[in-house]
Amino acid sequence: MCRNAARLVLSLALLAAIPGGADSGEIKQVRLQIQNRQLSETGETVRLSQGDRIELHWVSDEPAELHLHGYDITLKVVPGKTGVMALAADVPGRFPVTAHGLDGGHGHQTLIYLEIYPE
Ligand SMILES: [Cu+2]
Repeated sequence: MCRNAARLVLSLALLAAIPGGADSGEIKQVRLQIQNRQLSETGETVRLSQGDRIELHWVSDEPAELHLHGYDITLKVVPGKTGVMALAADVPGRFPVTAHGLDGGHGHQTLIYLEIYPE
């Protein structure tokens, strides 16, 4: 009984790890780099479909707090470390990710937009 349960859990874990179609649980990863207080590729818009799961992997050459508006997720980044912002894109819309404090003060600067399209 316990053995079967363990096998089922393992099978589910393997299924979740296999990338594929929209329903497979695949996580999209986007790498973003902040340099000299701006995104190294400017004007970036990340387009997603409702229900997608995504991870934004951030590196920055100075400390900042990143803020995904709407979803209200914040992430502190420090130089030399990759910071990960993970979300399930369940709510459609256009949401900015801003950087707080990149100017060493109270700046509030838009880095990218997430555009989440309804299914
Ligand atoms: Cu903000």
